[in-house]
Amino acid sequence: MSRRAESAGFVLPACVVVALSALFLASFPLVSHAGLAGEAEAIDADSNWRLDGNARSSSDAGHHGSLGEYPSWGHDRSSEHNSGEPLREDDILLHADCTPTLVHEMRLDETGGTTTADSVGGRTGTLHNGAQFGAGRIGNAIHLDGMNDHVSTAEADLRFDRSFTVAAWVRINERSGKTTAVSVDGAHTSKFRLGHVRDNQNRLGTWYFEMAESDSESATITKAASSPLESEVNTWVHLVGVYDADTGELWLYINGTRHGDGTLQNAWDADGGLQIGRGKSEGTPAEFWPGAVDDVRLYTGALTADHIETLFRSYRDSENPSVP
Ligand SMILES: [Ca+2]
Ligand SMILES: [Ca+2]
Repeated sequence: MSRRAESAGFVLPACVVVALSALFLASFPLVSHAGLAGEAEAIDADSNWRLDGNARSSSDAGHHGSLGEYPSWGHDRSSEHNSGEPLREDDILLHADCTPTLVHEMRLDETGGTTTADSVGGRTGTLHNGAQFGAGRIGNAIHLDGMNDHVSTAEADLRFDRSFTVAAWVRINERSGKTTAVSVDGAHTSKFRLGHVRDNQNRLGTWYFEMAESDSESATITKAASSPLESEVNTWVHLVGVYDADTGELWLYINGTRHGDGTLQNAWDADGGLQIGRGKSEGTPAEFWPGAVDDVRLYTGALTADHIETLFRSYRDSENPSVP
């Protein structure tokens, strides 16, 4: 994703170009591409393009590449595209394959205090009830007592009725009942949960990624789950949950490998905050995580299997460089 186009003095990431072009072409319907229709929404008073993309924040909207891929957004005028011409259909199709956007990343590397930075977005996390920083998978992590400790943000800046991906390193110390490592609050129940459950049916416990069909205690839960190997208990495990809105499918990845899947029948958005170390049940925080959580990421879009394996392998293990 190195191609950029210059428009009105700004260098725009490729996916923005797609949407801008869709808007342009909507006015001049010489070329049409059904997959692009509807992406462009409006231009606000500050000339920021507000796109009907997945991200809520106007500053993030429509930017579907890794933020790190565009360090000079808005400054680099060396463009391969002439700003005087609209992109042609070939250009649009070339740019249409946009990678998902990392919207929030909680590295949890602080050494003390009661807040944690969002290294990508602007949502600072607040530590509650004794959650503490300690040794993590990369740098520090948040350590949670399984009783009431958790970390929360006020909101999460992406849509959960559209494709999204949640990723985290988790370590579980105990294995009883249902425990949630990462979730986002609805009003009554969690929008999604990434966690672990151990019950009579799953004696060794099961990693799961699940979504409720509606914001209701009685809602059907669609789950992508997989039983863990013994080696995955009391050690760091990389969990990724993917929701693909196009197909309704949920996927769970464990250490870079796709495992369970489920199909969601009803999509709904949630406007609560990101929760690390708990879920929500009957409108109340619940399912507290006994262990540690590190490097929590939320992306718009559904990361592919290749993306997730690459992400997993990108974490160096200082104690054992050959793993992963
Ligand atoms: Ca506590
Ligand atoms: Ca960390």
